[in-house]
Amino acid sequence: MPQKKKAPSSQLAGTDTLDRRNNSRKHEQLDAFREDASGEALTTNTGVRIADNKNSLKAGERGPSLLEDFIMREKITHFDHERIPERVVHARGAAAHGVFKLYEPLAELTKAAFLNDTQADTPVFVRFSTVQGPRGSADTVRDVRGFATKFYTSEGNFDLVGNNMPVFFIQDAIKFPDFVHAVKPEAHNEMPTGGSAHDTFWDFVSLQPESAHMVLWTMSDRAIPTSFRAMQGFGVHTFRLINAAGKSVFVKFHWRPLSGVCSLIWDEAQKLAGKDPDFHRRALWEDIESGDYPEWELGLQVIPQADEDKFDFDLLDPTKLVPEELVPVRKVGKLTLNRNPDNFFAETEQVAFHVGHIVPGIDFSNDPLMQGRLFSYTDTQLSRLGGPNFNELPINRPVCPFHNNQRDAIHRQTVNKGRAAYEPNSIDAGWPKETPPAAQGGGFESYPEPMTGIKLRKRSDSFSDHFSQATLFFNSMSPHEQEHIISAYSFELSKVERVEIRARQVNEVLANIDMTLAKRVAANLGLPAPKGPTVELAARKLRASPALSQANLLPGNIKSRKVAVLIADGAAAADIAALLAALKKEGASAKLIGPTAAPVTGSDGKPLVPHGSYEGLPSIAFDAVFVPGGAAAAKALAGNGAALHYLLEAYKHLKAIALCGEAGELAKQLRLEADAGLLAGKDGKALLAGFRKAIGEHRVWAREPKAKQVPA
Ligand code: HDD
Repeated sequence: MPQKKKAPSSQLAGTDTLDRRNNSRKHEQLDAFREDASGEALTTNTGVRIADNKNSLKAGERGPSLLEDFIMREKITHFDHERIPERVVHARGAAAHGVFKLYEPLAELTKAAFLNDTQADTPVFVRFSTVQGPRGSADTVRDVRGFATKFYTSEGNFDLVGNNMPVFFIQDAIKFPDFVHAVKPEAHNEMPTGGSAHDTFWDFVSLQPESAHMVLWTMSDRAIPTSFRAMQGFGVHTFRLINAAGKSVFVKFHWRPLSGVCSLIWDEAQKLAGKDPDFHRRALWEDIESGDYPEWELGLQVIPQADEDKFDFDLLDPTKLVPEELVPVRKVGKLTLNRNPDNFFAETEQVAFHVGHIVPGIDFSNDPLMQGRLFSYTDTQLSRLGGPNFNELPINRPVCPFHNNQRDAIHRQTVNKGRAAYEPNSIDAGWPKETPPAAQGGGFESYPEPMTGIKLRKRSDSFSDHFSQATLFFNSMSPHEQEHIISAYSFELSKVERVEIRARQVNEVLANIDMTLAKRVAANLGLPAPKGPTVELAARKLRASPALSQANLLPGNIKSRKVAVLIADGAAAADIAALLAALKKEGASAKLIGPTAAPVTGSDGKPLVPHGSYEGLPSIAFDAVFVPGGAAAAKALAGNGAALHYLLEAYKHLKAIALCGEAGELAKQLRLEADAGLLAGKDGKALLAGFRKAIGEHRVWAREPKAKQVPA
């Protein structure tokens, strides 16, 4: 219920100055709850104005505090209870508001209003997360990323609670607590924080071969994205869509980032976890504040009901994806994140997603993982948010009307009028009343799927092939992606203390995915080479799926890329000006990085004010490094260890580096050979075209073998 009406958000400071016409419906509702204390008196919660907020009430200046000090008691009591339990998984997250816009009506597929109205601006709230770590853990750990979207539609909230990987570790929800207990920090010493490189995780997954495909995804570059905006999202399960005539199709939901799909290098990810644990949430925040809004396209893979059995896997098995070469992804709309939350706790922490939040025209499938989730998400909010009224929290409220006979419970905010909280009733004329199912705007109706069967606990035989798609994924990777996967397994398993667990994963899982992978990992662990696969797989129709490789998912532009410009006294002002103009044209940006935060003097005698220092804003926070010319500046950099390390690190992480004019000498000093991404010697303007091309390719993969020799 609205409590306080303050100035409309468009008149408030900070983020409120941004353009938000697109999501006004949710924000009009939230405005009623927003609190702006500027110009207001400090009061107690009951509205009493406070005269002294610095001293407690005492018996004498040096005497004990008095129990009657209701002002201090209220303040400390509230503080003592500020924390709520963090999410049992996906505790670490960041979120933003945005809008979803449909490209074309999808009436042939679904009656859902928000998927039929191209004029509607459907407000959304999206929360990204890691899975394993607690609320305060680092953003860049190797982990799955949650990608949960709440659509506030005219027919109720639809939550698409997905991940940045299209498959999952287990097939049946009854295994979820086991899986989570295995991956979480170990029970005896609560280590490690944020990652899966430990005994209990590998013990579980090596005994549970259905995890093979998903673990392969988490050992791939997908588990260390450069940013949230560079991730795909997937609904994972097969859902149903139902049109106005009652016809149903199966569907897989996809989010396609317009920034392309890009990842960190593992060394970068580890360093960032220490140097900037907020790396991903900071980028999301800053991009939105600067008006560089992250965007995704919603994609659908539509599978006619008649084709349900045409695949060599079961559509209900969440450890399988539907290759895009078999069913193409149809792009149906665009999501734009265009507003940061006003308050992290009220919005990002209290938002409650639930796979069971669907609207007419969308329905569940019998995927046993999904079925279990339908129970878990409401249940968890009861302990996390304290009771069944969490839907009344501002961030969770639908933007359409909502009325029913549910009453009371802790922290109830709605003041329900009327006497009859039951149905049927005659006292309140029968209100609120049911809506009969109807094509549009009607009451929710489950898809009338015929059901028969005996009650049993059994996994369908159609769920028993655990390796074919893992092999498909490995085959589909580019050579450098395969190398990263081999390194990731070798790194993770080297942290496992028990040799028998390492060997089990290599011999009983990896050997069934790919023998080269298994042998290379075995060699890195000092284990005997596995003899061969332990299970026989049926021949598969598809050997590789190019759509799975990130090498094929670059955006083709350099929008949103960030360049570090290393400056020192005498830096060539013309080089800097040329770079900034070129980046601006393409929606990319640059930051000046100096020896300290103090201004330096450019070659034109004007001050250059750094955004940060070589140590404070390291190369790992940028996509590329640019060093302007100027003899004095080049000399200063040549004698500065932090600057030299900056360049070595950028080189090691395969980034584009431009060393203009005299700065070209730095390459010689560091013995770095010119390549497609290391451009040296000419003035800034002459280097720009090559520099832009290298940034667009994200990394100089050909440099990788050489970069391994670099001590940075
Ligand atoms: Fe889950 C949170 C995604 C399986 C039980 N899950 C949670 C979040 C995401 C996912 C993105 C964070 C939502 C947020 O930002 O608040 N979960 C998935 C995906 C799964 C999946 C893509 C498989 C396809 N989850 C899954 C199963 C269960 C749960 C099988 C339980 C049987 N998940 C939960 C939970 C959480 C949760 C315990 C923790 C906090 C919350 O729900 O609100 O209920």
